[in-house]
Amino acid sequence: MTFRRGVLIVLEGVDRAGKSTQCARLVQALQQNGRRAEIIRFPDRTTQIGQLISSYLEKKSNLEDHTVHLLFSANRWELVPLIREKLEQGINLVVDRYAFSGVAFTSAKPGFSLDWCKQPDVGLPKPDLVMFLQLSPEVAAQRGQFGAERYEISSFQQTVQQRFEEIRNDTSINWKVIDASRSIEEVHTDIKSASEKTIDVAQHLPVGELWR
Ligand code: ADP
Ligand code: FDM
Ligand code: MG
Repeated sequence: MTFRRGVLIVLEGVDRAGKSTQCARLVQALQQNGRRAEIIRFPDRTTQIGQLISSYLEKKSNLEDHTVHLLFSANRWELVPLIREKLEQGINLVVDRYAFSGVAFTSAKPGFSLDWCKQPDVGLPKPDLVMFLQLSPEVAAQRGQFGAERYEISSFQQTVQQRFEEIRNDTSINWKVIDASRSIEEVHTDIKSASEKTIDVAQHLPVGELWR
């Protein structure tokens, strides 16, 4: 039997689009189909760097904007050895936010170009598939109020949404836009089918390098 690596599948999207719900649902479905699958989320708030980020997001501490951008990136890089190990073991990884959130959120701040924001993440393991869960701000609002975290402000989120649109023009990435306004099960069916197709193809290919 030829060896098959795990694939790297990322879910991105605006706040309350259903990323966390769908990541959990996808891992469960892949496992039920007899595949190995695990979830990873960014920021990973459990590491030392993740705790600095978490405290910043909770507004318990302040960090300079470039600094926090680099911490979000460092939080991905510190997980790279683990990510590579799991993929080599044949474990499919479902990732709740990745470098695309990093670029969208920081470049929504004044004075940050997309290009500058991308640089620290150049060379990360490249996702085999990035699904963007698309939801209008009106429908997102019906899914509950914003919490109290730093970026949960509707004007800022609108700019983030625009940045995501610009980032999605990048044809080096295997994007799939998912209509996230449907029921959890309908959205899941699409996500599962796109993921299964990606696994069939990408498990035979080497892991790429992001933005390089
Ligand atoms: P995200 O991680 O993108 O912020 P969540 O998965 O946490 O989003 O979902 C935000 C809220 O919306 C949760 O209360 C969740 O139960 C609900 N939700 C998720 N998907 C749907 C859906 N397709 N339809 C209605 N509500 C949803
Ligand atoms: N976020 C997330 C960033 O600003 N940069 C990043 O690189 C990443 C991965 O952190 F506001 C922001 C996006 C969001 C917050 O929220 C994390 P969740 O609810 O834990 O996904
Ligand atoms: Mg979430």
